[in-house]
Amino acid sequence: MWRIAVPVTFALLVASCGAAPTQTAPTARGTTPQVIATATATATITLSPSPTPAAAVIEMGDNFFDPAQLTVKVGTTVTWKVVGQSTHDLAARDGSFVNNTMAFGQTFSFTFAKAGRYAYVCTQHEGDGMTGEVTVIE
Ligand SMILES: [Cu+2]
Repeated sequence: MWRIAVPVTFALLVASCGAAPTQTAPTARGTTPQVIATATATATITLSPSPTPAAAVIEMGDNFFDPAQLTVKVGTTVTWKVVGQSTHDLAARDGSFVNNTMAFGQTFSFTFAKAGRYAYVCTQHEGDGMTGEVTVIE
């Protein structure tokens, strides 16, 4: 009488990770040989942190920010870009960042290192409603 036990634990995605399955040689015991084969392999896949820093763009039209409300994570670099024909500028209400007048195609970037809410305006067109806010979360 043959009794074959073949417990196999096998993870997919293991083909190239180099973990060699183990296999015990068959042992004969009297008239009841047993063949026990075990293959145990584990694969650990670690995703490395994204090498690309987070970034976002806010367009500066005539006379509005698009998007006017933006939520980003700490460490994100936000770039404002003038897409309108008028000149525009930026000033955070808390003074976190400020830039001079920019013309079409010019940009200004700021990296948000701390969580919080950063309201800002275009000082030339604040009266026309050209205001925005970046919310920075952990
Ligand atoms: Cu403006």
